[in-house]
Order: sequence, then structure tokens, then C-alpha cells
Amino acid sequence: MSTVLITGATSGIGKACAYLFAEQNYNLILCGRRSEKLNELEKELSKQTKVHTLQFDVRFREDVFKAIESIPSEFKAIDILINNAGNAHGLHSIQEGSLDDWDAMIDGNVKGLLYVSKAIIPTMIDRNQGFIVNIGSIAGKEVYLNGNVYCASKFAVNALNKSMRLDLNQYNIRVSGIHPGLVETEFSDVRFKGDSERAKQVYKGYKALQAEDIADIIHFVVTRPYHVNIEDLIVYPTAQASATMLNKNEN
Ligand code: NDP
Ligand code: 8X3
Repeated sequence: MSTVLITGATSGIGKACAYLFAEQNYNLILCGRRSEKLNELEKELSKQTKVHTLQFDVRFREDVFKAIESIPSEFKAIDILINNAGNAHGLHSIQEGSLDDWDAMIDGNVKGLLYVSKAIIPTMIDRNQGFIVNIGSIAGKEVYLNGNVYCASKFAVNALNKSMRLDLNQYNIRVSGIHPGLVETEFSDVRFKGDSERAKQVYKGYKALQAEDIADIIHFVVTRPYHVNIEDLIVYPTAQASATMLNKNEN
């Protein structure tokens, strides 16, 4: 059975992927910082498939490599890496943004994705096969007001996705970028630092994408025949036409 490693599996898109891939009998390696959430997932999903959890922060490179080296042999042959961990922190103009927020986004969304990929790619090269799914964003295709550093981090993911396709082409490794618009997850809670009222407003007045919608698309992408590689996929809720155009019912 194939093995999938999912970063950011404790919530939102990553958690929905964990459930869907468990249903499809993949062996799961689930990663995140919140160990209680990882434990809950392990307990629940072990009823369906083999689950291994790894608790680490993608920003800390030594922790990333230590965690990935610690993977037990029965899980070591990773077929699919879903680079999903990431968040926005704050929504401020470039002149007002916080340096800590900037570090969290660049270190988590960009460097974290690089560290995890760097730790896993050699195992894929050795096996001459593998699939890397990079979760970007429409924010990596189009900037919006006050999105500055989050957008920059996702533009970087978009560039890395394309670069990985070039560099790994000779090793038979597939690489896909998925770029969602508004998905109703903990994303806005994190962006607005626990201001749940403000977070709820983001998804009010229209039907946002659900984490399960994105998991379903990721599953579709990775289950195409091996000679098929979807490089790039942008997905919006129907009510959203661009990063800045949203048909909201304000009543
Ligand atoms: P959530 O906040 O629900 O999930 C984020 C996940 O990432 C959590 O599991 C969190 O786990 C993990 N994570 C965040 N930072 C770190 C870190 N430093 N180290 C390890 N794990 C980390 O948001 P989403 O599910 O929406 O986000 C998933 C991805 O989708 C992100 O890359 C996001 O940018 C992207 N995206 C989201 C959209 C949206 O509208 N929601 C739209 C487009 C893209 P833990 O806290 O346990 O570490
Ligand atoms: C998350 C979607 O529009 O908040 O990447 O940037 S958005």
C-alpha cells in the first residue's frame, strides 16, 4: 500500500486529506505541532489504516530532519508528500506589518516546505518515483491589499513548485501545485490571532470552499495514471472570481 506524508495534518486541508487517504487505505505519516491533535488523529484513523505521527515545527530545520530520520522502516518508502503546513499571520500594510509575523510566514510557508522536501526528496530519487503536492494559494498568483508577505510566501511556493518539476524531472518524480481560494478552516483564526468573530466574517455571506473539497482534488491529482502530471491547479469557491472579487450576500 502507498504511503503519504502530510504536513499540517492537525487541521483544515491537511486533516481532511488524512481522513480521505485513510479511507483509501494509504499508510499515513501525519505531521504538525499540536501533539494532542496528532494523538486524536492517530487513535481515530488507526482503525482504518497504519498511522505514524511526527510532531515538529517545520521552521526548525534540525527538528525537521530528526523527525523524518526517525520514521520507522515500514513507513520509510514515502510515495506522496503533501507540503501543506502553512498559515497567514496578520493582514497589515507593508509599513505596519510585524517582523515576527513576517518571519513566521517566510520560515513556515517557504523554508519549512523546503526543509521537509529536502529531507524526503533523496528517498524518492533512490526509488526513482514519488509525488510532491505543494499547497500554494491564489495569493501566490495575485497579490491583494495587505497580503504582501503572505502573498510573497505563496509566490515562492508557486516558483518552487515549477522549479521542482524541472529539477526532479529526470528522476520520474511528479510535482503538482494546488492553489485554493477561500477555504473555511482555522486559517483566518490564525491570521487574526484568535479573533474568531473577525475570522467568521471571512466566510460569511457565501459558500466558501471546504477542506474536504481540496482534499478531494488532491486525491484526484495523485490518482491519475503515472504518466499524467497536473502541474498547476487553481480552485475558487463559485462566489469568488479573483483574490479580490467575492460575490457576498451582505444581508
Ligand atoms: P489551518 O490553519 O486549518 O491548518 C494549517 C496547518 O498547518 C495546521 O495543521 C498547522 O498545524 C500546520 N502548521 C502551521 N504552521 C506550522 C509550522 N510552523 N510547523 C508545522 N505545522 C504548521 O489552515 P488551512 O488548512 O487552510 O491551511 C493549509 C494550507 O493551505 C496552508 O499552506 C495555507 O496557506 C493554504 N491555503 C489556505 C487557504 C484558506 O483559505 N484556508 C487558501 C489557500 C491556501 P499545527 O498548528 O498543529 O502545527
Ligand atoms: C488563503 C486565501 O485569499 O486569504 O491563501 O489569501 S487568501
